[in-house]
Amino acid sequence: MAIECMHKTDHEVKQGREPLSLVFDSKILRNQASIPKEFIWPDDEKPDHEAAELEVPVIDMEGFCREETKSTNNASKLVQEAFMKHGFFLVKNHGVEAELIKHTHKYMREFFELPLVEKQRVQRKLGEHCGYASSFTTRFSCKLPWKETLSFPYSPEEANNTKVVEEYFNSKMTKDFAHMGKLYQEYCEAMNKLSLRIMELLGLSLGVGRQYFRDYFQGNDSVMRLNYYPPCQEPELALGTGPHCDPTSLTILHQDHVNGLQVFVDGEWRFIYPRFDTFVVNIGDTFMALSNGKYKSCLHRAVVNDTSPRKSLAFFLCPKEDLIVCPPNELVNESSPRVYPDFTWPIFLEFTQKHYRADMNTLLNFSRWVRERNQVQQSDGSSSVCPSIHLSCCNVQIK
Ligand SMILES: O=C(O)CCC(=O)C(=O)O
Repeated sequence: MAIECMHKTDHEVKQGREPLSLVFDSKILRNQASIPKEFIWPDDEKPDHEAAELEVPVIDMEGFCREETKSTNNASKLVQEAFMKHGFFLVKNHGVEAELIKHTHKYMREFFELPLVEKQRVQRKLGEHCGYASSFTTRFSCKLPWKETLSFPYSPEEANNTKVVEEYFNSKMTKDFAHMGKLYQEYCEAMNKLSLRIMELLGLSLGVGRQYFRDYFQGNDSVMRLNYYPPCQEPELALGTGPHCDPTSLTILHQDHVNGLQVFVDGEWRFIYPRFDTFVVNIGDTFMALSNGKYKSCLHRAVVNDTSPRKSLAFFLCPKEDLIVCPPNELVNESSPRVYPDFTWPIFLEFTQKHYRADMNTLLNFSRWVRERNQVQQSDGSSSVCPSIHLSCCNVQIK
């Protein structure tokens, strides 16, 4: 490891203590010839920069939103096909203003180009899912992602007119960031609208009708994440985001002009190239459970490069905290019995933040954990148990 990459915080220096973990300061790291060993991925997971492009269907949302029969049938067919193969599709004519998207990227660059200490004012704490995180250095000890993120909560406005995103920025940051709060509030509202439309499409394609999933997600406790991947001197050794399936329900991703997103299909990694006029859509584990396993969440990752920073905007639609994640009756029958136990989104989120590092088996291991937990609770009447599960070294959280 390049020892220069390890900075002591002021507090640690005063205390004369070694820092608990490596600090990811991209401004310093980008000038170093070799990357710290914590960022080097094992050979079998190293990135393939020559990967071919994946052909994904492009769904035109305009005709679908106008409820035109031909466009609707076509969109529903394309979605079904996508989920048979890999679970990713693009949407165009989605109704989100290009200017809004441009500003969202611009403000994001402004934030991530601030000095580390400024960004750390909204540092994400261990076990939490909102705030600024640089490379998750305080959480994991190996296979670290080469990226910085800023995540914040979003829920649609309710009767009391709460603007959750604006409030988050106003309460956590100085008033210099108020304009960002306003813009990201607007962006999240556009994402909420689009995701409910996509839920109509998923409902139709699964045979439960337009309204079912739209109604289910009408109120939602979602998350918006800004991903910033600084240039990396050894991009052939590192990954921007490691292979994982999203634990959330639906992801709507916008990539800037820099290539980086890869999806694992038929045993190989394939690129989804950026297209400014489209959003990349995929489902996550929670929707896989809602569809009773009919639609699969798919493994993906992001690679980095040594020249240009890369930015992506990820809106993660998640169920309202008190809703039970349970498939509709139409998707459960004798030949398709229930695959996953009932759960609520906050429990799944806690699992991924405190007990497990999201990967391709998150839902499977979570389901086991829930069933074990239910059994323990039933046998001793206790209410807060956390059964141990067997995890590999990198899945163990550093306390
Ligand atoms: O940046 C990307 O292209 C992928 C991001 C991603 O997978 C995530 O934020 O979960």
